[in-house]
Amino acid sequence: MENKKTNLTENTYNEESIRVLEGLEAVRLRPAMYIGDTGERGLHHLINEVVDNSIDEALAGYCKNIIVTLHSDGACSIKDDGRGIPTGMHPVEKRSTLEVVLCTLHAGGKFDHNSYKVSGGLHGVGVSCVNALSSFFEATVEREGKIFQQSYSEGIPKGDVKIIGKSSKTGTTIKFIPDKTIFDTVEFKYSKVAERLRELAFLNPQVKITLRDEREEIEEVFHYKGGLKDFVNYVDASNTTISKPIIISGKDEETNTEVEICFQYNTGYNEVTLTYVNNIHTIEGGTHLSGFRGALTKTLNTYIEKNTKTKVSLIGEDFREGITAVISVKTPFPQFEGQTKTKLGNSEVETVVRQITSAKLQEYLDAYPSEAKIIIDKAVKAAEARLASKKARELVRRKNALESSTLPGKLADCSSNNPDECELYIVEGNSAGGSAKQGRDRRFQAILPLRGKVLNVQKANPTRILENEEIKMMITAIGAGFSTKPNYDDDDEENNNNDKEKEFDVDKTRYGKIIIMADADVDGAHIRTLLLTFFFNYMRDLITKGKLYIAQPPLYKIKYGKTEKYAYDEEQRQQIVNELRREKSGGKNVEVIESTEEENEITEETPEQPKRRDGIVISRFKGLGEMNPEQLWSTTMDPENRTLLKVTVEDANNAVILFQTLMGDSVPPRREFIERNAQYARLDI
Ligand code: 0RA
Repeated sequence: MENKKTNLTENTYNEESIRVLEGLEAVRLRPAMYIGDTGERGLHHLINEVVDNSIDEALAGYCKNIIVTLHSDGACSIKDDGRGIPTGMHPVEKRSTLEVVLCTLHAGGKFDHNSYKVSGGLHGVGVSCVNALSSFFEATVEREGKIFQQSYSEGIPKGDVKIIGKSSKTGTTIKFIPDKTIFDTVEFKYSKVAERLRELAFLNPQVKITLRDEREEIEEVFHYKGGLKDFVNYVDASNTTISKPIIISGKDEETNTEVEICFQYNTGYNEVTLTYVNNIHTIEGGTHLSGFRGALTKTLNTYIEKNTKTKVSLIGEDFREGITAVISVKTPFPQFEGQTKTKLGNSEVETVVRQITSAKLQEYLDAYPSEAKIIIDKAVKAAEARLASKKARELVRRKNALESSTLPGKLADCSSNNPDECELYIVEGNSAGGSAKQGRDRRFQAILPLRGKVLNVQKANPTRILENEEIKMMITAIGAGFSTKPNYDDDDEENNNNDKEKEFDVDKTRYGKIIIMADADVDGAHIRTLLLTFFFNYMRDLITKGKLYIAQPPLYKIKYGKTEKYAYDEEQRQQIVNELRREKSGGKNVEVIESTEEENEITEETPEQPKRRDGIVISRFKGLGEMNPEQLWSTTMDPENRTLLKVTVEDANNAVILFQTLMGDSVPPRREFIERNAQYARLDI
């Protein structure tokens, strides 16, 4: 507060601008209110916020290229070739419009007349929020033959807008360093940035987005001229597709709503439908999704009635088995609802999507009867399997009801009966399960060891999933039933109410926390992803109600004499080594010598024969099974010490996309892909 006042007087601001500064001050006081949180997600939100503004320029038809650079000094810059933020005198504020846009809360919207805007959407808080939360912020604008520049700190201009050169181009470059007093971490993750940029590139084929990481010297260009068709192919990359992609597009003039949809079928059983409104991922679906689903069911059923002799009666989910779809809607006044405000509420959009889909799909089926046949055959098979598996499901459910008192033999249950305090650890491997059973606090911690690989739920036939022993054990142990289809589509009521089965009831779970505990390696990441997919498909409310967690076992043990410490990543390992050295020198704050690469390399070291000059022994935990019960308790299970990662819907959704790309039929790219994303799987899911 103190130095901001100094700043104010220095810059001789009038009262009007003080009011404005108080606006941005609110952002610094309650950052989470504006950007969701101040963790990794909030941090990356800063980049997305700026990029969204460039995308808005693209939607308005002006911007074709966006370059995002992660600089070595911790800065991020976003350069676009849009019109450039206006720099002239603002008629009301009596200072440069550039300054007004970047230093006033919610100023952006007043100036532009685009009908569709990403920014200002979900968390759309404006670039000024990014400015407020940056220790350094610099805007460079090319416009009207000149290059303008202004810098800021914590949202306050460091001087006036300056003309620093000439240019015949137009565009905006924003460069900022996130304020480390606001964020838990200020390190941008390449994969997290790349994920959103790739998505935006699929959704906006007219834009070429380049991502450069100067820290690692990597560059990737995202430019997909095929748009949604490329997106669907990307998601379906390792599956065997059986139909050609169907592209549906249209515009409703009355509501000024644009619809673009692409979908295709694969040999699998899962439905993956990604939905977007004005480039915002609507994780909870909404009216665009139900409009599409309704039209798909109705149009295909009508086609069957007219053109085939099929006797089986088909319901919505039959037509969605093995479908991969992307729905992108652009509409001027989106209403976001739902728990995470990612569910589209506009009822007129449902009608528009329904009408456009019905008309275009009908045309397509009539034009390509052989494609129509592939889809109908697939749906009929799905219906037959559904009817057959209904018996199996009923059996599992009945058995479950009977056996709810007989918990699985492998489950080491806890003694407390109060679900709120109880935790279920689902542990990979029998030996780790053994350590967990011995190390746990049996009063409130239950252990369920799973052997081997859990069934690949994405690829497996629904009947086989429920016959799987590990899956059955999990269902019984959790004790709240299961849903056979994702239950976020509560508005898809047209057809399957007659087949309503008892759904997963999150209030009945026997544990307040379900914790997945797997190795911190590639195989562990694989198992985590498999389990996440299972929970996402069959017990989604565990995730939406925040009951699903991932345990984080340490990667390293650092030993010096009798002292043992644990590190969860390399940076922490080095930090601990440095601390131990300091301790060793009698607590004196000695200069810390960076250890050599060789010293840090951990091979077959033993306490007897330490490799390091300083006698510090570092060992890598290869798996949970290597830890003894006490170690497992103190590092990974003790509520006082452990770190649990809560699984969120967005995470689980990303896992599903990742999974769909991973678990298809084509095996070779898989390993490489998992390895590349091991970090992602370990930390972000
Ligand atoms: C206000 C008005 C106009 C454009 C922008 C802001 C703008 C903001 C950002 C942020 C990053 N890139 C951007 N590009 C443009 C309209 C400009 C006009 O009417 O000339």
